[in-house]
Amino acid sequence: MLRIRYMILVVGMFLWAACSSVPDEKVTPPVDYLQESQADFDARMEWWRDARFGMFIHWGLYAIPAGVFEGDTTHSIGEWIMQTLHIPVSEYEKLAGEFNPVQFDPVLWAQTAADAGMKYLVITSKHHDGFCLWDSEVSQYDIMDASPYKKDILGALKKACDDAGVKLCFYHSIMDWHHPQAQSINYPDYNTQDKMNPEFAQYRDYYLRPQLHELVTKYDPAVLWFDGEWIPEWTEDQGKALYNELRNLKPELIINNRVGKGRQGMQGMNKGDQDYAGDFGTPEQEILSGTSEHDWESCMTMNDTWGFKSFDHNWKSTQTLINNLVDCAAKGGNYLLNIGPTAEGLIPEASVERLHEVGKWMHINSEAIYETRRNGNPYQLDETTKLTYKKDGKTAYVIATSWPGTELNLGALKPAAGSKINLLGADEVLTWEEQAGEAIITIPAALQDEKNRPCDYAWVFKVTLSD
Ligand code: FHN
Repeated sequence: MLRIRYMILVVGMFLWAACSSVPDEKVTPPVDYLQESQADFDARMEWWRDARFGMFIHWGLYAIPAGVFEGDTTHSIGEWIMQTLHIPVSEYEKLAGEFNPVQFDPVLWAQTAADAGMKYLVITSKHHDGFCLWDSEVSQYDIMDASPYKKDILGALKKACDDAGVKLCFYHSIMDWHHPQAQSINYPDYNTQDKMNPEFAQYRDYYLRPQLHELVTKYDPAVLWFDGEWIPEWTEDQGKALYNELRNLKPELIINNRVGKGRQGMQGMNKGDQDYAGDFGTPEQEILSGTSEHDWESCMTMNDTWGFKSFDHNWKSTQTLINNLVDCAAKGGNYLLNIGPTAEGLIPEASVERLHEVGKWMHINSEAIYETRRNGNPYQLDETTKLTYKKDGKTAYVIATSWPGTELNLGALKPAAGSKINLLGADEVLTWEEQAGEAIITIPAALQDEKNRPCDYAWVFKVTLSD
């Protein structure tokens, strides 16, 4: 029944599009944002670069099976269960009728992100399974029409994020395992171009694009985080066209590099053979080994799955999470840390605990993360001593991810003569002196007792640099 009503909708969309495609001479010519000036690009990216830290949320029907479907267990990432367990669309879509997250608390989610020090939140508006977390006008496969929950999840989260000062952003999958015209007939071999789905353009023009217009106009997201671009039906030209279309809809919108085909797999940065669409690279489950002249954001899970799996208890330690955040910031990138809420709408307790610990650390040390830029300076003294710099280049933050002991050698870093060096969160005045051309900080004996230290996990020494 759902499919019949859906096909009626598609036909209706086709007629609407045919009627509405009459050119309107009053329409202002679109801007080609692919030719955007560096100054305009930098201005648009400024808040995102300042933010450094965001929350990723993978949430949808896959949280119901949570890794196990009709007795079969997937040992892959939870949100891929429909594919990894070969669940037919007709069976998987029945999960929509069970999706009733009565414990979903958008205010708690937004505040949890804010308290952790996360400046933006990227939630799956639609993942590969095609289920939509808002009331889409071009689909019945959404929270309003197909689930008993019947509330606008994205609308509630938008208000909560606005109130909490967290920018709401959307992850949206180009690949769609539910829409009948979106099926990539090459699956699982995505690399062959010989058998392309001739109906894909219908999905793109009368479903994918209209839904993106809905999301941008209804919820005003700060970032669109595309994914699922690897299907052969999707091309760089389509990515460039979609990038421009969305930027014309919202000029200040930021869009990742998975809108096009430039990404070099999980390494996430664009190939260097041409200018690809998208504003930032997307390393996945890894951090760049060095730095890049391009913007980038490393997205990572907290355990081993993006979507909730009831039996994935392989949680990263808080130390690892803070090390990752510091490493990303020092290298000039952002850190997008994932949570996978349960079908009931709860953030797993192990995630809450870690986010609380990260938030305590950020409460004392966030100035070493926010509004920092590399500006070509070295990003580390050694593997456990990373460096960030304020935008004016006058202040450096020496971030020790293991306790340095009784002294800290600043190596190539040159403090301004007579300048004060302090440990963020501590009142002790630190003394330093030059020895053989290098500044050595003496760390007071009192701080050798970890009970006297301002925080756990990593310690930030603020240094005023010589001109
Ligand atoms: O296939 C997706 C996966 O489910 C998850 O969304 C990650 C997170 O970015 N992206 C793709 C895998 O590269």
